[in-house]
Order: sequence, then structure tokens, then C-alpha cells
Amino acid sequence: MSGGAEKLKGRVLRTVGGVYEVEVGGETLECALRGRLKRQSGIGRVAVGDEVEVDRLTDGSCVITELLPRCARLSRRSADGRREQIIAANVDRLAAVFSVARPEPVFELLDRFLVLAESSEIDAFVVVNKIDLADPDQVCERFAPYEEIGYPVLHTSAKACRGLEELGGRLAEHITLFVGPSGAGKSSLLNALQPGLGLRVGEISKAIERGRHTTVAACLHCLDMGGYVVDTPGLGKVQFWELGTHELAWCFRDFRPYLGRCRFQDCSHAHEPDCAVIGALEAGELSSRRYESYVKFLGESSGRDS
Ligand SMILES: Nc1nc2c(ncn2[C@@H]2O[C@H](COP(=O)(O)OP(=O)(O)OP(=O)(O)O)[C@@H](O)[C@H]2O)c(=O)[nH]1
Ligand SMILES: [Mg+2]
Ligand SMILES: [Zn+2]
Repeated sequence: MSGGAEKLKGRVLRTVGGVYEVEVGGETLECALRGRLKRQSGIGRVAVGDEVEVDRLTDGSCVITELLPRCARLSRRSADGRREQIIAANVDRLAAVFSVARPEPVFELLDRFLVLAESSEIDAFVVVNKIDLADPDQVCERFAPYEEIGYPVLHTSAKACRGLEELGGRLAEHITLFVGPSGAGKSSLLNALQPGLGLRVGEISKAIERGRHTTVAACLHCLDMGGYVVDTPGLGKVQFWELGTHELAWCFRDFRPYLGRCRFQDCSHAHEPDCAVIGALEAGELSSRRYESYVKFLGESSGRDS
């Protein structure tokens, strides 16, 4: 490499066809990847959210030369089931966005996102959007179980500009991944918070996922208040990477007080006798809806136990 290269440090905002857009001090540089990094696959691969070192060459072209250590990564199982696919690196918050109506919330999907966050040890919170479409008491009641187990629940309306300040407060200085079903209003909320983002709204993101099952199409947006958000389409069918029974149960944070108290040490909490989790469920201390999600996810992860 030429001695005249300027050494820079930045963060990967998005990748498009082998070009990496890297933010360096407010400027976005289009970078290529040095050969050695290009040959990496799986978790060694440079991902959206990664901090990288960049050489700006004398001709103005830029090359990513180093991948800096990651604090965290959010991954999912690739469509062929064999590889870990990084959704985004260095994410430290997950916002699970659902709408009270149009579409109706699907709690199993919410549980899925919460497991995803717990498995990466990332803080999660719930955003209940479109509160302009429902009775406030009803909204509180439906999502109260999540508040009770320790997840902050924010009530918002992108349309009526409600709850935006509180939402903004949670995003500042963090890298937050927005997930949620198509149409819940993720892009609308981000636009309402920061009109300059100009995200497309009302898109049918399913089309993106149908074409190529591998496309995650995550992309980082800088926030004026500091921090970044990642608006993701099509994470509805996210499959967990490397979650054994043990870890899956731990990812249900409401189960934690009961873990280690079952008769069998390797209890899957599905059918064993003297299971503390099932006991708590029967005593009404655990939500049956949460437990149903657990059993469903357990079925998906069977055969690849840790
Ligand atoms: N009534 C009402 N409608 C909303 C609100 N927020 C968003 N919408 C509408 O809901 C539709 C979907 O909004 P989007 O922001 O595109 O939803 P999204 O979650 O980004 O969807 P995908 O990108 O497909 O995953 C649009 O027609 C919005 O105008 C709200 O607070 N109240
Ligand atoms: Mg969107
Ligand atoms: Zn058990």
C-alpha cells in the first residue's frame, strides 16, 4: 500500500454490491474491501454497523483495511440453515415495533424478537404504534405482560405525533435495530422523529424477502441526536442461530427465576415431571402465551442442541 494513504476510522452504514458505504466524521465514503477481508465468510465478514479502518489513497479511492473488534452482533440463521448471518454488528438496542391494529399484533413474533435480543444480550424495548386507532386502556392491557417482565413498553403514534419524545430519548447515543411486522410503522416513526431520513413508507417489504431469501438489507441511519438506527424489512421469519434448549429457556427472562429448579438438570420444560417452569405456569406465575412461544421455538431448535 502506498505510504501516502490517509488512515481513517469509520462505521459501515450499508453495503451495496461489494461497495461499502462508511461514515467517517459525518462524511460518507464509498469503499472497497481489501482482498484479505473479502475472503472472510460468516462472522469474519464485514457487516453493517462494524467499525473499520479505511485507507484513503492519493487518487481519492478508499479501501477498508481492518475490521475493528465488535461489542455485539445480532445474527440469524441463513436460509439454508447452515451459516450464521449477521443482521447488524455493534447494535446495542432492539426496538420491537408493533401496531395496535392494521396489522394486529402477533405476540409470538414479539417473543421471537425478544429472544433474538436476549440471545445477543442486547436491551430490548417494545413500541406499540398506531395508538390513534385504539382505546388506550385496551392497548395497555394487551401489552402489560411485557412490562411486568421488565421490558419497557412505549406507546406511540407516528400519525398523531405521540410518544415520539420518549422514543427519541431511548435512541440517542445508541445503535438501535428496528424490527417488527410489515406495516407496523417502523419507517413512519423514524421519519416522524427525523424528517430528513426520508424513509419510504407503506412499502411492501415482503417483496424484498421473496426474491432472495438471503437479503437482510439492513442499513444504518445516523441520528441528529447522536446514535444510529437500523430500519429492517422482512425479519418476520427470523430463525435463531445456535440456540440450545438451555439458552432458549434463559432467553425467556420470565423463566429465569425457575431455571435450575427442575428435577432433571437437562429439563427442556416441555413434558418432564417436576419441572419448575411448568409448575410456575400451572400456578399462574407465567403467561401461557409466553410458554406457548417457548414450546414452539423449542420445536424449531430441536436437533441442534447445545
Ligand atoms: N393510523 C396510523 N397509521 C400509521 C401510523 N404509523 C404508520 N402508519 C401507516 O402504516 C402504514 C405502514 O407504515 P410503514 O412506516 O411503511 O411501516 P413499516 O413498519 O416501515 O413497514 P415495512 O417497511 O413494510 O416493514 C403506512 O400507510 C403509514 O402511513 C400511525 O401511528 N397511525
Ligand atoms: Mg419500513
Ligand atoms: Zn423444567
